[in-house]
Amino acid sequence: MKRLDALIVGAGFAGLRALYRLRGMGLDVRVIEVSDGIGGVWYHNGYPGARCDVESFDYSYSFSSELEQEWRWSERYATQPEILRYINHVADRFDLRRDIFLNTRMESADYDEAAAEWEVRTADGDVFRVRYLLLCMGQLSAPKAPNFDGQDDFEGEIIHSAVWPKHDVTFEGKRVGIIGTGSSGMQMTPVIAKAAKHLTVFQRTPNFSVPAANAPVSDEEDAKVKATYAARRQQALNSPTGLGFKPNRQSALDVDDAEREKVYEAAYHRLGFGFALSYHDILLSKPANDTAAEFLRRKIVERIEDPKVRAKLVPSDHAFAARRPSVDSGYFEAFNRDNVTLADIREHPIEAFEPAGLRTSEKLHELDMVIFATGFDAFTGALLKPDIRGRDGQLLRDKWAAGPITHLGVGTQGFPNLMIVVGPGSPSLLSNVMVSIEEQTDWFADLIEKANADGIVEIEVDAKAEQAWVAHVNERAQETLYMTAASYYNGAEVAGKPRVFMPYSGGIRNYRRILESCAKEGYSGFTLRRAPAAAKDRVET
Ligand code: NA7
Repeated sequence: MKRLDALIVGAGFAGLRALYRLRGMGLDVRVIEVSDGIGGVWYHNGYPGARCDVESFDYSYSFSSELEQEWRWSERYATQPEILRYINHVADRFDLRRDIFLNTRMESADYDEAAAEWEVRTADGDVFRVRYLLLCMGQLSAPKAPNFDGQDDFEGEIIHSAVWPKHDVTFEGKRVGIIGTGSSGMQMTPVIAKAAKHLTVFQRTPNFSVPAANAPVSDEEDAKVKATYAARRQQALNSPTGLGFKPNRQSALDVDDAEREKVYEAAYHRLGFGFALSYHDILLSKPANDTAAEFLRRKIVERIEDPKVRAKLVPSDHAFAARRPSVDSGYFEAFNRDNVTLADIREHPIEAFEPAGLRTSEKLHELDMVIFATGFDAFTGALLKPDIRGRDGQLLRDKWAAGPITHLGVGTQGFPNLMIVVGPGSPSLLSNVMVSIEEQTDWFADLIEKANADGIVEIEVDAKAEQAWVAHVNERAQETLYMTAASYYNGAEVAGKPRVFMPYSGGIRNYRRILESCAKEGYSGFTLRRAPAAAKDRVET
């Protein structure tokens, strides 16, 4: 049994940042990580073409200006290998590895009410007893794979985009199928199309996408960003989504067509994901959204030669950005190649695997390899896998059976001293997640510092506070168009998952202010105890 001040679960961007900060406070802290390498989703999503669709200058740590100055991003949107190199560099640069246990799966965590401690058991039977348990397990880290009839009989290879093999995967001479057209499917399509003998993309829902406008980072641009990095970070902190540029505060409906077209055209060629911020009400008003959606549909049409294929690829069933749009590098153009076919599985659903390939209601697609780019059980998938038991042995899984309940996205009543980083109820996937990670890990660190200074041993969310926060998260979502589409934002990605809106849509700036005032008010919505509630009860009776 190992006794620690804090245990962090997950060695991705969040876990490393939490380790850096908590260790810096002199706490005895370790990270456990189920994989055999650090990096979280960036360790596993090694499919061809995998990139971040937030610019590297923003999708990076801000806690060390030395790190900011010395790291040189090669492209505006970094590839997965480059991001993984960055994470490994950070781990070495700040000597983090010595406190990370790899190949270590948290199987259960039980709250000991009398001691105000968590007892964490790993799959190998190791036990940790800790005051604070920080869950840094990722929001898109529990891959979701379909289970078609006959799957085991398929004679080719099946690979999931989010569990990409560490060995070289070759496509030369192969007939490859990709199921799924979210960001993963859209990113890998043009790359695999160039290498494979034939590529069939199985599409269920056509998705909006904006070209990445990716480019190498020139020495001039690198120098310019580094000279003004602090201002860029400040901008991100004060923006709705944590991106380092000023969003337009105008309404899309307050300008004439020519002006709007000019703004969209400029954003389309430069901003990638930030296109959604061209006007402030794109996600608030359907008529405003229609102007952006119409513009993008026109652009998509221009990119596809065959009118029949075009008709299938242009999204029409949801508002722009109500589902996560993609940022692509040649996705739609890939369908202009002779060796790429689009299979519309809304029209002709997949029926089963056969030894030679995938049968849809139309025909057998003969394939040597099928890639599932079918996404994740988002937000709660990873958090609810282990048995996490709070007061009275209640399982987190049971408490959240009708949807996650948190105060500020950081904790939940009945599970004291449990800290969730970038969890449901926080801006999470609606933000540049790096900004959210840094904001929350620092907030937790300050809370622990205060607790240690004041002799606090138990920190617990109040039931009323979490009910109010869940209601607030819902109210904010109702102001937007997010609930008008089925998406992983609202649990529609997994059959039977509660249909509730999970991230906080009020923006990074508002969320930061809420966290700050919570702390200033002595952590309103939380009870901070100098003795465990259970122990006090025992004394009193
Ligand atoms: P996404 O965005 O969740 O996309 C998953 C895709 O897979 C989507 O097109 C789904 O269609 C499709 N899908 C899922 N299950 C099936 C089955 N059973 N049959 C056919 N098609 C299916 O995941 P990604 O990995 O692409 O991207 C995740 C995030 O990573 C992304 O948003 C960025 O934040 C980075 P559907 O739309 O459900 O009809």
